[in-house]
Amino acid sequence: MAFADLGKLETLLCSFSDGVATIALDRPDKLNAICRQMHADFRTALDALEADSSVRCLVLTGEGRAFCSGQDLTENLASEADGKPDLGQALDRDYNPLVKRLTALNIPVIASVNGVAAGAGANLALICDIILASESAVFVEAFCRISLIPDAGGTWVLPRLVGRQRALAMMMTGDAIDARTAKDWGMVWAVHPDADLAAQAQGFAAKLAAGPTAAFARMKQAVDAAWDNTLPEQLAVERDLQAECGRLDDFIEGVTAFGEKRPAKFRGR
Ligand code: T3D
Repeated sequence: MAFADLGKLETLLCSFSDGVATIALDRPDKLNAICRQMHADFRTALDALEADSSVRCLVLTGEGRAFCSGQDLTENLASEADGKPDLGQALDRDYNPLVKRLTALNIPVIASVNGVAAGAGANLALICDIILASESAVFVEAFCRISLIPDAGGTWVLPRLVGRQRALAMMMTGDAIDARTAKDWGMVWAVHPDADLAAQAQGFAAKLAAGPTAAFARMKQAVDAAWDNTLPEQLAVERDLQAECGRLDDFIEGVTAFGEKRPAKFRGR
């Protein structure tokens, strides 16, 4: 099924225009808390998205006043005979595959954080490639309030975005970090007035969707590889991926457009 045909799932709203797929978490009464059905709906949405080459950018956002309040705390609590749940199982089954799939997408992935992003909801936003936030958005590593460690990739991504000290302070205090501070700290690319965020995010995403998608995929590959590489290793990665870029139709188009003094018309391949 094409992504554009998905429409409303039980807990997600999927829409498509101008090459941009948008997935909006849709449990506004629970501040878009993530439940098992939402994980199932994510699997459906990502199956369609990964198979649909017309999708050239993904926007993740929330319906209502929140982005996402993290794991639905009314689930998972009494799943074992002794009343103590195996949270590792929930991560293996649901969160880890979701984070791996989102971070492996070969298109730009934008988080449009329209309100509170707490717990796994904060980390779901932070593992996206580029994060836009509304002025009223806040990021809360709420896990410490219930004696958990951050999951959904939080311990990996947060220190990389803001450094070890700020990451640990956020994790240990559970303090809400407002959008302006998040931008100052490098967690967020841009902050927009609440009323403008959705339109700004769609415009930004549409611009990326009209970009050199195949080169973007290789940019992500190169940047991700860099975390573990020495400089000489990374130079070799750049050589190999640039060699591939040089054979893309969009490279020819980019150079031709430059010579003809007109905007390039990239087709993403
Ligand atoms: O179980 C596992 O698998 C472990 C995995 C854990 C991963 C995690 O994500 S742990 C972190 C889980 N999230 C939280 O601890 C955050 C919980 N929520 C809050 O602290 C607050 O709701 C917020 C700071 C996000 C927002 O506060 P506020 O005052 O704006 O809203 P509220 O009144 O607290 O919430 C509105 C409604 O949403 C309320 O329902 P009601 O009373 O109107 O019927 C509230 O219960 C519900 N809600 C908010 N967050 C969750 C939730 N319901 C279930 N799960 C939630 N996470």
